[in-house]
Amino acid sequence: MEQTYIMIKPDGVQRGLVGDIISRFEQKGFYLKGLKIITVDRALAEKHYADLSAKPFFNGLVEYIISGPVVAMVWEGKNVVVTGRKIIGATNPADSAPGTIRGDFAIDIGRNVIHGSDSVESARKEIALWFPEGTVNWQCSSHPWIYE
Ligand code: DGT
Repeated sequence: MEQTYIMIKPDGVQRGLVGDIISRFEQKGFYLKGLKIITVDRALAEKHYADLSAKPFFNGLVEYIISGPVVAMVWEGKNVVVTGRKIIGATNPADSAPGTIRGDFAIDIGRNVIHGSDSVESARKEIALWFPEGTVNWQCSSHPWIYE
């Protein structure tokens, strides 16, 4: 089944939003297959955001991601990449709908609380980057109550 990489950024951890964010994915019916809290070194942050290295906000973005621990997660489920992005909301919290994570918890684009992979291919690369040790393969006993 499809997987995505979700990361609660340092502001989300500092503000005590970890439990709420995990609950939203869990209650939707997605399965948690990887979870860890880590401090991120500069090289990993720069690799994760390599596509944005030419942007004027790149250095600030890297400083933000390494400014405190992040919670790195792998979530699994049908269409979890696209649906995960819907749960997260638009990149700029000014445009994020109420009811989304960024819509409910964030104001500035540079403090937007959470990251979610933007495609299945990005998810595959990001999971390999953030979970080189692999993830946990378990089956949820509620599966037939979530999927027809
Ligand atoms: P994500 O999930 O954090 O990768 O964010 P996306 O995929 O919604 O947006 P993306 O990949 O274009 O940008 C990655 C992060 O870079 C975004 O979460 C916040 C930051 N960022 C993007 N555009 C701007 C900007 O115009 N100004 C500032 N300060 N930060 C930006």
